[in-house]
Amino acid sequence: MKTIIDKVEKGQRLGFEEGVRLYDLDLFTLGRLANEIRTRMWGNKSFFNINRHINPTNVCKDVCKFCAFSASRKNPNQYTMSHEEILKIVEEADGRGVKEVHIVSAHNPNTGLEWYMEIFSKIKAAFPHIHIKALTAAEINFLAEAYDLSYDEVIDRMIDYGVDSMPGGGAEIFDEKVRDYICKGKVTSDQWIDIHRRWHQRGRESNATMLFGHVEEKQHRIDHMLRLRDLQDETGGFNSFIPLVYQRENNFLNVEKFLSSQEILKTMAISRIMLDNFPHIKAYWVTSTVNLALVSQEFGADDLDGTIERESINSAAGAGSAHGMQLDAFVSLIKNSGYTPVERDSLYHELKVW
Ligand code: V47
Repeated sequence: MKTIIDKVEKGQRLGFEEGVRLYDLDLFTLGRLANEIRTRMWGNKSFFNINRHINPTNVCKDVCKFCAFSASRKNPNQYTMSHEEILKIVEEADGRGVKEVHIVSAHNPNTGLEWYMEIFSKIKAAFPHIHIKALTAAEINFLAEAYDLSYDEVIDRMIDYGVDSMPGGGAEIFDEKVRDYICKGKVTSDQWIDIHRRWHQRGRESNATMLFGHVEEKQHRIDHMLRLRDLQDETGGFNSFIPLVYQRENNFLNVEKFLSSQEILKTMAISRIMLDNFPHIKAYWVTSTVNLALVSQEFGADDLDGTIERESINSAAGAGSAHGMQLDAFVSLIKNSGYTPVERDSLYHELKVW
Protein backbone atom coordinates (compact mmCIF):
# COMPACT_ATOMS: atom_id res chain seq x y z
CA MET A 1 0.00 0.00 0.00
CA LYS A 2 2.90 2.32 0.76
CA THR A 3 4.08 2.09 -2.85
CA ILE A 4 0.65 3.17 -4.06
CA ILE A 5 0.60 6.15 -1.70
CA ASP A 6 4.15 7.07 -2.77
CA LYS A 7 3.15 6.93 -6.41
CA VAL A 8 0.17 9.21 -5.84
CA GLU A 9 2.29 11.64 -3.87
CA LYS A 10 4.84 11.75 -6.70
CA GLY A 11 2.08 12.35 -9.24
CA GLN A 12 2.58 8.96 -10.92
CA ARG A 13 -0.28 7.28 -12.71
CA LEU A 14 -2.01 4.26 -11.14
CA GLY A 15 -3.16 1.16 -13.01
CA PHE A 16 -6.32 -0.92 -12.63
CA GLU A 17 -5.24 -3.15 -9.70
CA GLU A 18 -3.82 -0.18 -7.83
CA GLY A 19 -7.06 1.74 -8.40
CA VAL A 20 -9.13 -1.07 -6.92
CA ARG A 21 -6.76 -1.25 -3.93
CA LEU A 22 -7.32 2.44 -3.22
CA TYR A 23 -10.71 1.47 -1.77
CA ASP A 24 -8.81 -0.38 1.02
CA LEU A 25 -7.26 2.88 2.19
CA ASP A 26 -8.96 4.71 5.03
CA LEU A 27 -11.12 7.66 4.08
CA PHE A 28 -8.83 10.30 5.55
CA THR A 29 -5.71 9.11 3.73
CA LEU A 30 -7.67 9.07 0.48
CA GLY A 31 -9.07 12.51 1.25
CA ARG A 32 -5.61 13.90 1.94
CA LEU A 33 -4.22 12.51 -1.32
CA ALA A 34 -7.14 13.74 -3.41
CA ASN A 35 -7.16 17.12 -1.70
CA GLU A 36 -3.47 17.60 -2.44
CA ILE A 37 -4.15 17.07 -6.13
CA ARG A 38 -7.23 19.31 -6.09
CA THR A 39 -5.37 22.05 -4.25
CA ARG A 40 -2.38 21.84 -6.60
CA MET A 41 -4.74 22.24 -9.56
CA TRP A 42 -7.29 24.75 -8.30
CA GLY A 43 -6.22 26.07 -4.90
CA ASN A 44 -9.22 27.11 -2.88
CA LYS A 45 -11.54 27.71 -5.82
CA SER A 46 -14.87 25.95 -6.15
CA PHE A 47 -16.49 26.35 -9.52
CA PHE A 48 -20.19 26.62 -10.32
CA ASN A 49 -22.37 28.02 -13.05
CA ILE A 50 -25.78 29.62 -13.31
CA ASN A 51 -27.69 27.11 -15.34
CA ARG A 52 -31.11 25.78 -16.12
CA HIS A 53 -31.87 22.10 -16.73
CA ILE A 54 -34.65 21.35 -19.20
CA ASN A 55 -35.95 17.83 -19.80
CA PRO A 56 -38.34 18.33 -22.74
CA THR A 57 -39.88 14.85 -22.92
CA ASN A 58 -40.07 11.78 -20.71
CA VAL A 59 -41.45 9.43 -23.37
CA CYS A 60 -38.81 6.75 -23.93
CA LYS A 61 -38.44 3.71 -26.11
CA ASP A 62 -35.74 2.36 -23.80
CA VAL A 63 -36.24 0.65 -20.49
CA CYS A 64 -33.34 1.29 -18.14
CA LYS A 65 -33.97 -0.40 -14.80
CA PHE A 66 -32.56 2.51 -12.78
CA CYS A 67 -34.68 5.18 -14.45
CA ALA A 68 -37.68 6.73 -12.71
CA PHE A 69 -38.07 9.52 -15.26
CA SER A 70 -39.11 7.52 -18.30
CA ALA A 71 -42.87 7.44 -18.85
CA SER A 72 -42.69 3.95 -20.25
CA ARG A 73 -41.95 2.53 -16.81
CA LYS A 74 -43.44 3.42 -13.45
CA ASN A 75 -44.19 7.01 -14.40
CA PRO A 76 -47.56 7.07 -16.19
CA ASN A 77 -47.54 10.84 -16.75
CA GLN A 78 -46.23 11.30 -20.25
CA TYR A 79 -45.25 14.75 -21.43
CA THR A 80 -43.59 16.30 -24.46
CA MET A 81 -43.00 20.05 -24.46
CA SER A 82 -43.66 22.17 -27.51
CA HIS A 83 -40.86 24.39 -28.78
CA GLU A 84 -42.89 27.40 -27.62
CA GLU A 85 -42.95 26.02 -24.08
CA ILE A 86 -39.20 25.38 -24.13
CA LEU A 87 -38.48 28.87 -25.51
CA LYS A 88 -40.60 30.40 -22.77
CA ILE A 89 -38.58 28.54 -20.14
CA VAL A 90 -35.34 29.78 -21.71
CA GLU A 91 -36.67 33.35 -21.92
CA GLU A 92 -37.57 33.36 -18.22
CA ALA A 93 -34.27 31.76 -17.27
CA ASP A 94 -32.40 34.34 -19.35
CA GLY A 95 -34.21 37.05 -17.39
CA ARG A 96 -32.78 35.59 -14.19
CA GLY A 97 -29.23 35.61 -15.55
CA VAL A 98 -28.93 31.96 -16.55
CA LYS A 99 -25.93 31.42 -18.84
CA GLU A 100 -26.33 27.77 -19.79
CA VAL A 101 -29.26 25.55 -20.69
CA HIS A 102 -28.68 21.85 -20.14
CA ILE A 103 -31.19 20.05 -22.35
CA VAL A 104 -31.58 16.30 -21.99
CA SER A 105 -34.57 14.22 -23.01
CA ALA A 106 -35.75 10.64 -23.02
CA HIS A 107 -35.68 8.71 -26.32
CA ASN A 108 -39.04 9.63 -27.77
CA PRO A 109 -39.79 7.83 -31.05
CA ASN A 110 -42.84 9.99 -31.83
CA THR A 111 -41.52 13.54 -32.17
CA GLY A 112 -39.46 13.37 -35.37
CA LEU A 113 -35.83 14.40 -35.70
CA GLU A 114 -36.58 18.08 -36.24
CA TRP A 115 -38.30 18.41 -32.87
CA TYR A 116 -34.99 17.39 -31.26
CA MET A 117 -32.83 19.61 -33.48
CA GLU A 118 -34.78 22.75 -34.34
CA ILE A 119 -35.18 23.82 -30.75
CA PHE A 120 -31.44 24.49 -30.64
CA SER A 121 -31.46 26.89 -33.59
CA LYS A 122 -34.55 28.60 -32.16
CA ILE A 123 -32.81 29.11 -28.82
CA LYS A 124 -29.63 30.36 -30.52
CA ALA A 125 -31.57 32.79 -32.70
CA ALA A 126 -33.36 34.34 -29.73
CA PHE A 127 -30.62 34.01 -27.08
CA PRO A 128 -27.24 33.86 -28.84
CA HIS A 129 -25.39 34.51 -25.57
CA ILE A 130 -26.74 31.37 -23.87
CA HIS A 131 -24.58 28.25 -24.01
CA ILE A 132 -26.45 25.14 -25.14
CA LYS A 133 -25.24 21.91 -23.53
CA ALA A 134 -27.44 19.23 -25.01
CA LEU A 135 -27.93 15.67 -26.21
CA THR A 136 -26.21 12.84 -24.38
CA ALA A 137 -24.41 10.12 -26.31
CA ALA A 138 -27.44 7.95 -25.52
CA GLU A 139 -29.73 10.41 -27.31
CA ILE A 140 -27.32 10.71 -30.25
CA ASN A 141 -27.28 6.93 -30.60
CA PHE A 142 -31.08 6.86 -30.41
CA LEU A 143 -31.45 9.55 -33.09
CA ALA A 144 -28.90 7.83 -35.35
CA GLU A 145 -30.77 4.53 -35.11
CA ALA A 146 -34.25 6.01 -35.37
CA TYR A 147 -33.51 8.21 -38.40
CA ASP A 148 -30.93 6.03 -40.13
CA LEU A 149 -28.08 8.49 -39.74
CA SER A 150 -24.41 7.98 -38.90
CA TYR A 151 -23.06 9.43 -35.66
CA ASP A 152 -21.13 11.97 -37.74
CA GLU A 153 -24.33 13.09 -39.43
CA VAL A 154 -26.13 13.59 -36.12
CA ILE A 155 -23.13 15.40 -34.65
CA ASP A 156 -22.78 17.68 -37.68
CA ARG A 157 -26.45 18.58 -37.36
CA MET A 158 -26.05 19.35 -33.67
CA ILE A 159 -23.27 21.76 -34.52
CA ASP A 160 -25.20 23.32 -37.41
CA TYR A 161 -28.24 23.81 -35.18
CA GLY A 162 -26.24 25.46 -32.40
CA VAL A 163 -25.32 22.91 -29.73
CA ASP A 164 -22.17 24.16 -27.97
CA SER A 165 -21.15 21.25 -25.76
CA MET A 166 -22.30 17.76 -24.82
CA PRO A 167 -23.35 16.63 -21.34
CA GLY A 168 -21.90 13.47 -19.85
CA GLY A 169 -25.08 11.46 -19.36
CA GLY A 170 -25.80 7.94 -20.53
CA ALA A 171 -22.41 6.54 -19.53
CA GLU A 172 -23.84 4.64 -16.53
CA ILE A 173 -21.28 1.84 -15.98
CA PHE A 174 -19.19 0.69 -18.92
CA ASP A 175 -18.68 -2.91 -17.77
CA GLU A 176 -20.72 -4.82 -20.35
CA LYS A 177 -22.22 -7.37 -17.94
CA VAL A 178 -23.45 -4.78 -15.47
CA ARG A 179 -24.60 -2.54 -18.31
CA ASP A 180 -26.61 -5.36 -19.87
CA TYR A 181 -28.33 -5.89 -16.55
CA ILE A 182 -29.18 -2.25 -15.82
CA CYS A 183 -29.84 -0.77 -19.27
CA LYS A 184 -29.77 -3.35 -22.04
CA GLY A 185 -30.65 -2.00 -25.47
CA LYS A 186 -29.40 1.54 -25.18
CA VAL A 187 -26.06 2.98 -26.31
CA THR A 188 -23.25 0.48 -25.63
CA SER A 189 -20.06 1.47 -23.83
CA ASP A 190 -18.00 1.39 -27.02
CA GLN A 191 -20.62 3.50 -28.80
CA TRP A 192 -20.69 6.04 -25.94
CA ILE A 193 -16.89 6.37 -26.18
CA ASP A 194 -16.99 6.53 -29.99
CA ILE A 195 -19.58 9.34 -29.96
CA HIS A 196 -17.58 11.46 -27.50
CA ARG A 197 -14.41 10.81 -29.55
CA ARG A 198 -16.12 12.08 -32.69
CA TRP A 199 -17.43 15.13 -30.82
CA HIS A 200 -13.94 15.90 -29.46
CA GLN A 201 -12.41 15.43 -32.91
CA ARG A 202 -14.45 18.44 -34.01
CA GLY A 203 -12.71 20.52 -31.34
CA ARG A 204 -15.76 20.36 -29.07
CA GLU A 205 -15.88 19.66 -25.33
CA SER A 206 -17.99 17.35 -23.21
CA ASN A 207 -18.35 15.84 -19.75
CA ALA A 208 -18.46 12.25 -18.54
CA THR A 209 -20.64 10.67 -15.85
CA MET A 210 -20.60 7.40 -13.93
CA LEU A 211 -23.71 6.04 -12.24
CA PHE A 212 -22.66 4.16 -9.09
CA GLY A 213 -24.11 2.71 -5.93
CA HIS A 214 -26.45 0.15 -7.53
CA VAL A 215 -25.32 -3.37 -8.49
CA GLU A 216 -21.79 -2.54 -9.63
CA GLU A 217 -18.63 -3.45 -7.72
CA LYS A 218 -15.66 -1.20 -7.07
CA GLN A 219 -13.64 -2.82 -9.88
CA HIS A 220 -16.35 -1.75 -12.35
CA ARG A 221 -15.96 1.86 -11.19
CA ILE A 222 -12.19 1.73 -11.74
CA ASP A 223 -12.65 0.10 -15.15
CA HIS A 224 -15.12 2.89 -16.03
CA MET A 225 -12.66 5.60 -14.99
CA LEU A 226 -9.82 4.01 -16.93
CA ARG A 227 -11.82 3.77 -20.17
CA LEU A 228 -12.50 7.51 -19.80
CA ARG A 229 -8.87 8.24 -18.97
CA ASP A 230 -7.78 6.44 -22.17
CA LEU A 231 -10.09 8.54 -24.32
CA GLN A 232 -8.98 11.70 -22.56
CA ASP A 233 -5.33 10.81 -23.31
CA GLU A 234 -6.32 10.56 -26.95
CA THR A 235 -8.54 13.64 -27.34
CA GLY A 236 -8.29 15.91 -24.28
CA GLY A 237 -11.92 16.88 -24.86
CA PHE A 238 -13.42 16.16 -21.44
CA ASN A 239 -13.93 18.96 -18.94
CA SER A 240 -15.36 17.23 -15.93
CA PHE A 241 -16.01 13.81 -14.47
CA ILE A 242 -19.30 13.52 -12.61
CA PRO A 243 -19.89 10.55 -10.30
CA LEU A 244 -23.69 10.24 -10.03
CA VAL A 245 -24.98 8.56 -6.89
CA TYR A 246 -27.80 6.14 -7.72
CA GLN A 247 -31.20 7.31 -6.40
CA ARG A 248 -33.37 4.36 -5.51
CA GLU A 249 -37.01 5.49 -5.58
CA ASN A 250 -39.61 4.64 -8.25
CA ASN A 251 -37.46 2.40 -10.39
CA PHE A 252 -36.92 -1.27 -11.13
CA LEU A 253 -33.45 -1.97 -9.80
CA ASN A 254 -34.62 -2.75 -6.28
CA VAL A 255 -31.33 -2.02 -4.58
CA GLU A 256 -31.83 -2.53 -0.86
CA LYS A 257 -28.62 -1.09 0.46
CA PHE A 258 -27.88 2.59 0.03
CA LEU A 259 -24.28 3.68 -0.32
CA SER A 260 -22.64 5.02 2.82
CA SER A 261 -21.38 8.60 2.74
CA GLN A 262 -17.94 7.13 3.26
CA GLU A 263 -18.16 5.10 0.05
CA ILE A 264 -19.40 8.15 -1.87
CA LEU A 265 -16.52 10.29 -0.59
CA LYS A 266 -14.03 7.52 -1.30
CA THR A 267 -15.28 7.27 -4.88
CA MET A 268 -15.03 11.03 -5.29
CA ALA A 269 -11.44 11.00 -3.98
CA ILE A 270 -10.46 7.96 -6.05
CA SER A 271 -11.81 9.57 -9.22
CA ARG A 272 -9.62 12.64 -8.54
CA ILE A 273 -6.60 10.34 -8.09
CA MET A 274 -7.26 8.04 -11.07
CA LEU A 275 -8.39 10.67 -13.58
CA ASP A 276 -5.12 12.58 -13.62
CA ASN A 277 -5.91 14.02 -17.05
CA PHE A 278 -9.38 15.37 -16.19
CA PRO A 279 -9.32 19.05 -15.23
CA HIS A 280 -12.44 18.93 -13.04
CA ILE A 281 -14.27 16.56 -10.71
CA LYS A 282 -17.85 17.60 -10.22
CA ALA A 283 -19.74 16.89 -7.00
CA TYR A 284 -23.25 16.92 -8.41
CA TRP A 285 -25.23 18.02 -5.37
CA VAL A 286 -28.45 16.69 -6.93
CA THR A 287 -27.44 13.07 -6.37
CA SER A 288 -24.92 13.37 -3.54
CA THR A 289 -27.02 15.79 -1.43
CA VAL A 290 -25.84 19.35 -0.92
CA ASN A 291 -24.13 18.54 2.38
CA LEU A 292 -22.03 15.78 0.94
CA ALA A 293 -21.21 17.86 -2.14
CA LEU A 294 -19.80 20.52 0.17
CA VAL A 295 -17.73 17.95 2.06
CA SER A 296 -16.58 16.52 -1.30
CA GLN A 297 -14.70 19.76 -1.87
CA GLU A 298 -12.17 18.37 0.62
CA PHE A 299 -12.14 14.99 -1.15
CA GLY A 300 -11.06 16.02 -4.64
CA ALA A 301 -14.10 17.81 -6.07
CA ASP A 302 -13.59 21.36 -7.36
CA ASP A 303 -16.95 21.92 -9.05
CA LEU A 304 -20.51 21.90 -7.70
CA ASP A 305 -22.39 22.14 -11.03
CA GLY A 306 -24.87 24.97 -10.69
CA THR A 307 -28.17 26.39 -9.60
CA ILE A 308 -30.09 24.11 -12.03
CA GLU A 309 -33.52 25.70 -11.34
CA ARG A 310 -35.44 22.56 -12.20
CA GLU A 311 -34.47 18.94 -12.68
CA SER A 312 -36.67 15.97 -13.51
CA ILE A 313 -34.51 12.89 -14.12
CA ASN A 314 -32.91 12.46 -10.71
CA SER A 315 -35.72 14.07 -8.73
CA ALA A 316 -38.09 11.44 -10.18
CA ALA A 317 -35.91 8.86 -8.41
CA GLY A 318 -35.86 10.66 -5.08
CA ALA A 319 -33.27 13.44 -5.36
CA GLY A 320 -34.18 16.78 -3.78
CA SER A 321 -33.47 18.76 -6.93
CA ALA A 322 -36.90 19.44 -8.39
CA HIS A 323 -36.54 23.18 -7.75
CA GLY A 324 -32.81 23.77 -7.99
CA MET A 325 -30.92 26.12 -5.65
CA GLN A 326 -31.09 29.85 -5.06
CA LEU A 327 -27.93 31.60 -6.25
CA ASP A 328 -27.30 33.50 -3.01
CA ALA A 329 -27.78 30.38 -0.90
CA PHE A 330 -25.47 28.42 -3.16
CA VAL A 331 -22.74 31.05 -2.95
CA SER A 332 -23.09 31.33 0.85
CA LEU A 333 -22.82 27.58 1.30
CA ILE A 334 -19.58 27.46 -0.68
CA LYS A 335 -18.16 30.44 1.20
CA ASN A 336 -19.18 29.07 4.60
CA SER A 337 -17.52 25.78 3.82
CA GLY A 338 -14.23 27.64 3.41
CA TYR A 339 -13.95 27.79 -0.37
CA THR A 340 -13.96 30.63 -2.88
CA PRO A 341 -17.04 30.44 -5.14
CA VAL A 342 -15.95 31.04 -8.72
CA GLU A 343 -18.72 31.43 -11.25
CA ARG A 344 -17.62 29.85 -14.52
CA ASP A 345 -19.06 29.52 -17.97
CA SER A 346 -19.86 26.10 -19.39
CA LEU A 347 -16.30 25.60 -20.65
CA TYR A 348 -14.75 26.63 -17.33
CA HIS A 349 -13.65 30.14 -18.18
CA GLU A 350 -13.79 32.14 -14.96
CA LEU A 351 -16.51 34.80 -14.99
CA LYS A 352 -16.70 36.11 -11.46
CA VAL A 353 -15.24 35.45 -8.04
CA TRP A 354 -18.15 35.80 -5.60
O1 V47 B 1 -27.55 9.64 -17.76
C1 V47 B 1 -30.94 8.28 -14.22
C2 V47 B 1 -28.67 9.42 -14.42
C3 V47 B 1 -28.15 11.02 -15.89
C4 V47 B 1 -30.91 7.86 -12.11
O2 V47 B 1 -22.70 16.76 -18.15
C5 V47 B 1 -29.77 8.58 -12.41
O3 V47 B 1 -22.63 18.48 -16.82
C6 V47 B 1 -29.10 8.54 -10.22
O4 V47 B 1 -26.00 13.13 -17.08
N1 V47 B 1 -30.18 7.79 -9.88
C7 V47 B 1 -28.53 12.40 -16.39
N2 V47 B 1 -28.87 8.93 -11.48
C8 V47 B 1 -27.81 13.49 -15.63
C9 V47 B 1 -26.49 13.84 -16.24
C10 V47 B 1 -25.77 15.07 -15.84
C11 V47 B 1 -26.12 15.69 -14.68
C12 V47 B 1 -25.44 16.86 -14.33
C13 V47 B 1 -24.48 17.40 -15.11
C14 V47 B 1 -24.13 16.75 -16.28
C15 V47 B 1 -23.09 17.36 -17.15
C16 V47 B 1 -24.77 15.58 -16.66
O5 V47 B 1 -28.88 10.78 -14.70
C17 V47 B 1 -28.44 9.84 -16.73
C18 V47 B 1 -28.34 8.73 -15.71
O6 V47 B 1 -27.04 8.26 -15.62
N3 V47 B 1 -29.81 8.81 -13.73
N4 V47 B 1 -31.63 7.69 -13.24
C19 V47 B 1 -31.11 7.44 -10.76
N5 V47 B 1 -32.16 6.67 -10.40
